[in-house]
Amino acid sequence: MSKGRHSRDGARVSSYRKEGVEHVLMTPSANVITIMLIQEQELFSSIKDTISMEDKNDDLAKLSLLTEDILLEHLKHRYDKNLIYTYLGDILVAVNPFHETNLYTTQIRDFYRYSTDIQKPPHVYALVDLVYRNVCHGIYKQQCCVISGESGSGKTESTKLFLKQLMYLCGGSSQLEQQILQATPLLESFGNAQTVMNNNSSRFGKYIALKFINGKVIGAQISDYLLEKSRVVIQSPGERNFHIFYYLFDYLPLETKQILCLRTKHDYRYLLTNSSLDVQNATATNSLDEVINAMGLLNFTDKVRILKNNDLSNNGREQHSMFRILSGILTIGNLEFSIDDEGFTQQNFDEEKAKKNLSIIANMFGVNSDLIMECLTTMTTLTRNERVIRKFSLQSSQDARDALSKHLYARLFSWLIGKINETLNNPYSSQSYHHVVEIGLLDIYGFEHFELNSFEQLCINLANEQIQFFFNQHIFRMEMTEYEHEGIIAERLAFTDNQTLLELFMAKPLGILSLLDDESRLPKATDQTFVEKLNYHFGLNKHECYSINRNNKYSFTIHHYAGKVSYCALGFLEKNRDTLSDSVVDMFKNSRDDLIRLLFHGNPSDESIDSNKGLQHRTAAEKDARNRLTVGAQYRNSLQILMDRMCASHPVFMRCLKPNQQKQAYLFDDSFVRAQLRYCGMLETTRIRKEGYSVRLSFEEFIQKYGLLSKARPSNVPSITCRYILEETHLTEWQLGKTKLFLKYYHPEYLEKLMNKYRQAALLIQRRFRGYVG
Ligand code: AD9
Ligand code: MG
Repeated sequence: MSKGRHSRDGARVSSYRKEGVEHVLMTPSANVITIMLIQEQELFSSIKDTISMEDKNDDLAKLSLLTEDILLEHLKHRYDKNLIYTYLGDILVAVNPFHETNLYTTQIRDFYRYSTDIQKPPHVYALVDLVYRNVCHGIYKQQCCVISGESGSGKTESTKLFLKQLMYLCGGSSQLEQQILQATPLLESFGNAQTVMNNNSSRFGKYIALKFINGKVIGAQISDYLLEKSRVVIQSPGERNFHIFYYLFDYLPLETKQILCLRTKHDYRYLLTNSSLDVQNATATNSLDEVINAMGLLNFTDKVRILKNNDLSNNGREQHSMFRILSGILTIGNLEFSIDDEGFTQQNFDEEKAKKNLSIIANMFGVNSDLIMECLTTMTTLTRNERVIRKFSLQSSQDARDALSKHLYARLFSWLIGKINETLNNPYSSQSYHHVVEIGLLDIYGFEHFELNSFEQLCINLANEQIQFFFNQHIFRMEMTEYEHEGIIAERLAFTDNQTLLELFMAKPLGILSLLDDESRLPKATDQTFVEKLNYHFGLNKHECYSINRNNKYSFTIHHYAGKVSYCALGFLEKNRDTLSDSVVDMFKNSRDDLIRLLFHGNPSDESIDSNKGLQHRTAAEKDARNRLTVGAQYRNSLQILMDRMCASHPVFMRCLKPNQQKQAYLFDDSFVRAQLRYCGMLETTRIRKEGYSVRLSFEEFIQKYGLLSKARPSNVPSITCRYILEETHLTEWQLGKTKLFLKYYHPEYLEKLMNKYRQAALLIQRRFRGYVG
């Protein structure tokens, strides 16, 4: 039953129950709509030159003639006029401008705030408005915005714009809204880095789930996906370590640097690999001040900046501990080992420099310096009645050192996310769960293809394949299946399906990830035997998406939807096993530092896999089972959880395109963009948006929403009532299925226009009745 009341601004607020869920509807009153329209007209005249209403081709699905050339021509033409957004039916396409634009001013934000009957030009804010309206009207319980595109195409920037506008629509001033926004600079400083493809490249994937009640945000939860932790210890030519390391040197006051025993950035090996310091940092998007402010706002205890005394007992002082860990990681990277006569790493350091480094590390990590050396140079195994100590080779010691750094950083990152989630989830009370609606925002690392591609690229590209599959599934497959079920007549469209490629990765037992797991378990296996296995199972045309590289025994090629990528398997087994010796774990478990002890207490990386569940819900047995999982297996699970979540949501899609490889403004490289159009199936998508029926409503829903538009008496048969209504609107091209009505993507907007006219007419009659108008 529907219950009604009015809000202060005259909007009619009503609620109804559907499937046991309370939905709240905010329908602006006729007065409010008139005011909104006037405001909108005023705003519109002030910004119309910026967003150009003149370009009639802002929706590619409306073009009468469709070819790849025509699509490209239109996008280029618009890009040259600074019109970076274009619709493709209900999918938003954005071409990265690579320069500051005036597209995000307050006026433009306000213009996209209410959607009434002006057809608004494409913009990321229009997408936000749509999604937010769905929230307010309780139309979907769960929505997700899927932003895809290759590395550097603008996914993260779009996510930030989306989030900021969404918070603006909610009110924009509450503490929680600010906290949600502040999580971004913090995460970027620890999780982004400069790569060849993007100066601010996300090195982790994230899904932000925002929860709403009655149009107000009441909580948020961030899930993260596989941080590229190898970057902590080594970077490819022309690339840099995570931003946060450079912020330490660029922004910390001298005395804090002294407390943290930091020298200059040129003194650290982890920052010098492949002369990454010479790479100009073109995007210092955030400063350390911002990061520290964000930490304060997000309830990280203690501020680094105010530390003036030499008190290094930092228990309970999270921010300080974090910076000490970063300093410790940088310093441990400088540890060099020498070998004894038999070729084993030597324990005893006589060099002054090494001793000094060791004492800094011990101090920063709150552990004993002899113990660090023991962990990095020997391995102790306990048999039933004796302790066996095995000495490391030089290589093993270096590997142990780097593994320690990578694990520590990754655990710090996971803890950071957990801590943010604790704050953002705090106000969210489980008692009112059934009222809650959710918007999810997906921002992963884009497709990557470097000269040298490793395990990390394999994982990143696999995630992109999954997203592409989800897109295809939604746009093509499900669409076709439903037409068949409902008896709708539609042309069958061919599209590039990537299911076989996904199977190549995911199949059990004969898929790349499973084979990698098998090899990782065998003591004698090597990266080379892994490639041999792949070649044996998939080479010689046994799998259409795989080819052998004859001139390199560590290399194999995968034919991704976005192009062929050759991977170098060196280090695959170790990266997949991702082991950290028990002695290092024990050492950290006994650290004097609260935070380090916490990082090694459980297994924080588990939390990141599905932080939604919360650790408390997991049994010890479950945890043990997870602890044994390889990186590949964990990643596969986390992608599956992500897919399940997205499949349960109503998706909106945004496709980001990169105009050129040089990250340059005003440069539209035809062939580079054409390749992207081709691999993401833009032409087929445009066709299906043009010819298909992307909007479906049950007969009942349609009658409830638009029944007012019909003068005829409703029939007892809902489908006939729908037909009456539709015939009166003079719309064409809709189809009636067996249980649903199928509409073109532009129909709802037209129907809303008619509804607004109806409401305005009602207002006029009301006023006439009161004697205000003649
Ligand atoms: V990756 O897969 O994480 O490596 P993204 O996230 O797709 O990649 P990102 O959003 O980081 O790319 O954009 C790359 C750069 O393009 C940004 O640092 C900006 O300098 C630039 N960019 C992207 N979108 C916009 C925009 N709407 N306006 C101005 C933009 N500049
Ligand atoms: Mg990004």
